[in-house]
Amino acid sequence: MIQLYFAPGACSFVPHVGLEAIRAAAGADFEPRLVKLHKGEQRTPEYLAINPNAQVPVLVVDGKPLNQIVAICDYLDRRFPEAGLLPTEPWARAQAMSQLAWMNNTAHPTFNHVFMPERYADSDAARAEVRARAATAFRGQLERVQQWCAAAAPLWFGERVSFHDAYAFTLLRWGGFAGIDPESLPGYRAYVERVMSAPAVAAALARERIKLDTYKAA
Ligand SMILES: N[C@@H](CCC(=O)N[C@@H](CS)C(=O)NCC(=O)O)C(=O)O
Repeated sequence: MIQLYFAPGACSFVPHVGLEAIRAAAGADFEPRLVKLHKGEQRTPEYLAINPNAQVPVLVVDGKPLNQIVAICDYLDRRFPEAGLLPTEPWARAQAMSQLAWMNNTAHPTFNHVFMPERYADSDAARAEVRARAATAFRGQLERVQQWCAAAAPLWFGERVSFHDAYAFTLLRWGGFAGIDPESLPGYRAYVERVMSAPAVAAALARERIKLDTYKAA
């Protein structure tokens, strides 16, 4: 039995899409478990027992928890190779893991500084500065993703949807919260439209009740 602890719109969307793709390709089911981050459910003793980092996602496999997106994606791909989620040729796979790690350990923490500046500075002025610097850096990082997805034909690794497609969607959606209009990244925006119409992505979007609608013009 596989369970995924997730929160709508969070980075847990990445394994969520992978699990929907696995369900379609391999017939393996999973149980989605909603975590209400805004209510602090990630900090309850029960949740900390499965993830002491107080974060989503957590994948629980036969009662055993696994956290960290990169590790979860690697596990899911090796366990369900029939879903074709990641390249198998060693160099192509290493490049794929390099991109996934960068999204997770570089672009993602930059966004945290935009979304939660109170975790990084005390005064209102310092928080505004942290947020502004991070929003500028995040824009540059989205431009790098746009360069990568220019090669996507039609999706990151071809016809089959992957974790990278889901992370690319998530980062562009978060861009709206950083004041970045997706229309200002037209290649990225067009690619994300394709991603959103992939059945596994559409299923995860529907469960999380999210869209690419976070940008509000000032
Ligand atoms: N490196 C971690 C990042 C996880 C993470 O940042 N999760 C966020 C949601 S996108 C979270 O649960 N935040 C809750 C909080 O900070 O209170 C991973 O790969 O799992």
